[in-house]
Amino acid sequence: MAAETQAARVGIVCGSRSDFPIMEKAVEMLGRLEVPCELRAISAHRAPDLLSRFVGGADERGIRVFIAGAGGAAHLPGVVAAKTILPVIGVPIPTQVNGGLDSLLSIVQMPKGIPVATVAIGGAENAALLAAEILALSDPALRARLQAFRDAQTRAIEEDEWNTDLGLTK
Ligand code: RP5
Repeated sequence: MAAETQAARVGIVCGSRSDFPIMEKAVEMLGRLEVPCELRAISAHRAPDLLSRFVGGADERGIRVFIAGAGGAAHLPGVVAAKTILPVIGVPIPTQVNGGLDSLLSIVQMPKGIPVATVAIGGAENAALLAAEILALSDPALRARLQAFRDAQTRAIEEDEWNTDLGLTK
């Protein structure tokens, strides 16, 4: 059963259910920011036609940004990007090859004409934050939630007991 809401704005797709432990971090972050999303596992090489239909119908379903994760010869984000003009954020999945260097290079080295915005290996939280920032361009309430997230993150460091003795907290 896919993690889904009625009106997903971010489409999260990965190559295999084995990618879920990483991609669920994006679902969790988007949940914190109250951004509806859906998570699917649709392999670009095992089910290319289904992937094409999934991406092709996304705009109509309300999707505005894709997050696409894959490991190894990770062509899925590039294939998604080839099928839509919605922004695509790629998440390289860690593998046995230098911790996922194969995935990173496969996703980040997109030839010109079809961009994929690539985050760090396993960087699904940042993919979610970037997706939320894109949506926030036309959603002031989400912009405010993102700012609150940033502020809380900063406050947690300023108020960390290991830093308070610096006497620099505002
Ligand atoms: C890729 O192959 C997937 O994105 C996954 O990272 C990797 C391994 O897939 P499984 O063999 O676990 O299904 O397509």
